[in-house]
Amino acid sequence: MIVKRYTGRTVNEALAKVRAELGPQALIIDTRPWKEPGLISPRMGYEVVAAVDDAPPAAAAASKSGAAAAPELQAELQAIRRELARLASGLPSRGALLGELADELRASGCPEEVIGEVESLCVAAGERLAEEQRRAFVRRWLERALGPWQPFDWSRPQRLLVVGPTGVGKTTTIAKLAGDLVLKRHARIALVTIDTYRVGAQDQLRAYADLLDAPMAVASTPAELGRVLQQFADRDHVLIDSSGRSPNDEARLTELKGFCRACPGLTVALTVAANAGRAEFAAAVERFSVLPIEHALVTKLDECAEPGRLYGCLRRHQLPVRCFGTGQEVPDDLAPADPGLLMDRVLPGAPSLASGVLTHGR
Ligand SMILES: Nc1nc2c(ncn2[C@@H]2O[C@H](COP(=O)(O)OP(=O)(O)OP(=O)(O)O)[C@@H](O)[C@H]2O)c(=O)[nH]1
Ligand SMILES: [Mg+2]
Repeated sequence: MIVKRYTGRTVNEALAKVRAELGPQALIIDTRPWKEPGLISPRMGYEVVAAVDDAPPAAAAASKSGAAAAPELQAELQAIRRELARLASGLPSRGALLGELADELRASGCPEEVIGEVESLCVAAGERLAEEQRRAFVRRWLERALGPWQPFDWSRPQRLLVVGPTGVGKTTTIAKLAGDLVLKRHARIALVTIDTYRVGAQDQLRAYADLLDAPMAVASTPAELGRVLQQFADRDHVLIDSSGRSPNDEARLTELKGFCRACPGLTVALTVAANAGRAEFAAAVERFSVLPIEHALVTKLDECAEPGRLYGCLRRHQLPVRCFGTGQEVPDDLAPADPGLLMDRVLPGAPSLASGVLTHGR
């Protein structure tokens, strides 16, 4: 592995030199402010430390074919290569830089690429970041990288179709949203289900509609949904439940596309469970992305044992989270989307963005 340092007036200028000399495969292992030694007119800018494999072509080709490997494996490999390069360059190792903070992030399931990112940041901040401030700095940075997430805009009429894998909490979240709209916002709503597959699905939604004294209808085809929406045209909001099917169920996804096409006013909310595994989470996002997803509802935050893993999933897929389900209680266990709520679980005890403990430009 070849490790080299490049300087430029800006990070981009230094990166351009890296790419020109080492090529696009170069691995960036460090970025930090830089100042030429000496007092008289010192040149200032940024220093980038980059590394590239000096493996023979056959090995390089083999490592390229590794690009098709699972994303987790790729991330692990990147992290190992970055650490090796760091050792070769004489820079302090990740452990020395982040210490227990890295262990904590790793224990909460944070992917290696996020830990590597945080490490580079701490290196870039250098001595300006006192050790006792590191935790708050890291938390603030991770929190900012997640959002901002906007809450639902209930000031305009919503026709919201809720989709997602089976059992993630679609119907429960609809009931929570409906409760919030009726009891707190005094909105006039209607509930609809297009779930005609599962025994009891209609009864489950009807029970919630009855409790809230809201009308409820069943639509089994796109044309029927069009008619039902016309019937509920005077309602402020209409929340539409769908059946839980495996995201691999092509026929069901095609059917959902048909509903979206037939009812242009619909917006689609993807429901994902916070306790889903990384692969399961990615599969759901990928498969349901054939629909025009505008919102994400993240359920079961209370059951999420690895909040760092959830953090990684939300960062990777850039989901526009609107709210979190935080328990089974309807309607109380629903929280508006707030990156701080997740960060409280990833790095408990570190001050949030809102607390403003750190001053800018330190
Ligand atoms: N702990 C916890 N449980 C939840 C949450 N949201 C939903 N559940 C539970 O998850 C289970 C499934 O909820 P449903 O709302 O029926 O899920 P669904 O996605 O509509 O299920 P299908 O229609 O069968 O696909 C129920 O036991 C809910 O109480 C949450 O935020 N936290
Ligand atoms: Mg359901």
